Amino acid sequence: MYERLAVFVLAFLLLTPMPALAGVLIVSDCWARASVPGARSAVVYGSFRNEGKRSLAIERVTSEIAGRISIHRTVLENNMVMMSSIDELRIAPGEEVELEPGGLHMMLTDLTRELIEKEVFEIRLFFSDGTTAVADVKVGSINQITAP
Ligand SMILES: [Cu+2]
Repeated sequence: MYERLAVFVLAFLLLTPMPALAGVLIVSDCWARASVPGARSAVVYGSFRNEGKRSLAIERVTSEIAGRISIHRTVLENNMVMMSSIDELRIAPGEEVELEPGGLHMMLTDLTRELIEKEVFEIRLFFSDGTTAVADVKVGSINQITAP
């Protein structure tokens, strides 16, 4: 029995593309900037590709390092950069959505600690089809502008 379980777990690991596969949603290159000392919020970027046949939404995101995670979009109003939160991030079949500086991002607030360059932390994503996935977030420098 234990041997069988071990074989199953190994097969699962071998079949799972890195870093995270949730059914049909491929999550890759999640990253954040190191915290400015004293900061209580952070931003996470990454790529999300829907390889399934149905539209899928990221409805909720959690992490041990943040009290709350919201999905924000960036909008330009009267030459001012503003952020507003969206209820869910919907991804059409075959579509890839990039969360990147100046655009969509995940906003982490009430950080339980500062983010340190070169560390990796986890976020858990909850999808509209009831599945979840854990993705690794790599922390770059304070001035990072692309994935580290
Ligand atoms: Cu934001």
